[in-house]
Amino acid sequence: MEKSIWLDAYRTMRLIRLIEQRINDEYKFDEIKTPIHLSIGQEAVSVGVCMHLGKDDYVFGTHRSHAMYIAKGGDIKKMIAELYLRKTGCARGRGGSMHLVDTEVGIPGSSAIVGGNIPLGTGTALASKILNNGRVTAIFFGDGAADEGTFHESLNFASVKKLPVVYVCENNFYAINSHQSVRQAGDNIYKWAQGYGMLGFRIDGNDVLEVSRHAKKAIDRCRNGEGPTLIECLTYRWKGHIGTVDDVGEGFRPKEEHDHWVSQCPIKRFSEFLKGEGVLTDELMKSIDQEIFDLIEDAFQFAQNSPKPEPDELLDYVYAD
Ligand SMILES: Cc1ncc(C[n+]2csc(CCOP(=O)(O)OP(=O)(O)O)c2C)c(N)n1
Ligand SMILES: [Mg+2]
Repeated sequence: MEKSIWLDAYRTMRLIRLIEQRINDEYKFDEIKTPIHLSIGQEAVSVGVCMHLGKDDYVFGTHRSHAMYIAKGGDIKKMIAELYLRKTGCARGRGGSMHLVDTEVGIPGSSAIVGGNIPLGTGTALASKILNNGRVTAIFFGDGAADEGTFHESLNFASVKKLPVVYVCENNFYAINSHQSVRQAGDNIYKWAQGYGMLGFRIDGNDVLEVSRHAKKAIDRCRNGEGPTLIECLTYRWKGHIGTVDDVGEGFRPKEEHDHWVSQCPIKRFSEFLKGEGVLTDELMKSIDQEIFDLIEDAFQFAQNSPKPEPDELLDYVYAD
């Protein structure tokens, strides 16, 4: 990988982290009315995958999609405006944080229905195959979505049809407050791929280089007509499931587990690697952060100064009588 690509990946991970920290800080003012699900701690997965996708390739996300949207190049002004439910939002203020869309850069939408995005993305992959347009689809979903029938049906279908799709499971071990071990009989999400005649990997999702290597392999396979791949990325969310709460020490998650994963911060690990390679310095890190703070400030200003939808516009974009 070239050094400029590494730096871009670092910058994007940092943008995701800092924008989510700002969302976290602004949330207490109660102007952001939409429910939010933060990905702080999970940034390497989206970035490692999306860095190998072009503008025309598709991504599908979940209720926790800020990272994916930013990594795929979604417009951050429109994303923040969507959180404030403004007319200028990426879903025109109708969707909120869980329904991010930017069709200019291959984001047809994210879905709050757990497992709902998996057949949708399998559908764009089927369309790409029929149209022979070379577009790859990457679908991001959690370990909780792997409990759903849609996951299994989609994997089987994609494998039979050799569709150009990468299934990216962000296994953060929890669906709300239920640990994987009380929901799944085995500790084996990636092994399900084998049952469907598909290639499957389990990797360290906090190592952006490892994510990138496996994503590239999977995306190349799609482009060569070799069919789908499942990548299970082990990672961890630092915040509670929803909003800005911390759920550590309340009997939901062991503090030692949380602290271990915080010590495995994907951004810290990557910046240490880049410093060792001579690509990053403390000075450069500071100037990258300053550049990002300015972008974030612009996005929040844009959102807060944007108009709200009017009551008489309520039925706009509703297509059924
Ligand atoms: C079909 C469906 N069932 C239940 C819910 C409620 N729900 C929202 S998020 C969530 C947990 C999802 O966990 P996971 O897929 O692991 O994603 P994570 O939140 O960990 O990123 C649940 C059960 C839902 N939105 N949709
Ligand atoms: Mg989860």
